[in-house]
Amino acid sequence: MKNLLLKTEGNITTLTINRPDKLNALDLETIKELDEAIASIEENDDTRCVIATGAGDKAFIAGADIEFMKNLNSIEAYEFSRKGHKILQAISDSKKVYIAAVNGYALGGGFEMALACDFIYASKNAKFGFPEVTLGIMPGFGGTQTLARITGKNIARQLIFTGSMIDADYAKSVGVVVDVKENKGELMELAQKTASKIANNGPIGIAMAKKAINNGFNLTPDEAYKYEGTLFGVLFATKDAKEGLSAFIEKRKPEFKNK
Ligand code: CO8
Repeated sequence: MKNLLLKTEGNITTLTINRPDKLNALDLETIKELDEAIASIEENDDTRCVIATGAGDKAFIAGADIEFMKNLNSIEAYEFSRKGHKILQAISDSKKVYIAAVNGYALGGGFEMALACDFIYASKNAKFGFPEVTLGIMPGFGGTQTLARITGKNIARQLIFTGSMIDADYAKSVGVVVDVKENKGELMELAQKTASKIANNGPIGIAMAKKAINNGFNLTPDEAYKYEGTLFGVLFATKDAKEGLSAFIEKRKPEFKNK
């Protein structure tokens, strides 16, 4: 792949957007590669957790590639946005857990990509924002939906309508970021540590919990509890549930097999 780096160690895959000279901006080729990479990660039973990050010290992703976007007609822009949505959905429907490790700018489509992940860690120099309206356009990779669901509509409207950037500490204070580290080294260390913890837990239990959180969110409480109950019930047909429950009783470490 030209614009992505994929590295799998044990049960953890690191997915790095690698166009540092363009602040990792997403052009069509990078979007296509992301689509393929996410599909191949999904099929890799060894990977249980993915760390998404950007190459270099300046950016996670500084948005969609403006040079590429400036020549799009309406149909092409619609298709570009829908390709982006497909990636978002592949991440939120994924059985794997995606952690966004944001170092530097996460703007426009880059902020949206981070928001599509299961949670975000950031370094002190991270900057988040939706500058689309300063370009005469609007967020088109899910941002109008995902940000409002985390911060509530007021903060989403303020950020999207002003196009201003927020820093890592503010992003943490409004729930966008889960934790902030001093520099990229500490950020990646935290992401790795969290990923190993996740990778040691029951993968099917995690996949079902992710479904319950993501798909249950827009259901009524009654429907959502029933959905959770159904997924909880399904888990008891898995070998991993028997293994995890028995291991506790037998005072040993469980060995989950993803079965
Ligand atoms: N697209 C293309 N090139 C970019 C982008 C971008 N988004 N961001 C930075 N670059 C390039 C610059 O043009 C420059 O290239 P060159 O050296 O060849 O001139 C290089 O990266 C370095 O950038 P700067 O020199 O500008 O670096 P600074 O440190 O001075 O500034 C900033 C950093 C503030 C991040 C600045 O680069 C900037 O404002 N970038 C644009 C940010 C932006 O507006 N992003 C939103 C784009 S719109 C969007 O994402 C919509 C998504 C909707 C659909 C997506 C579907 C997938």
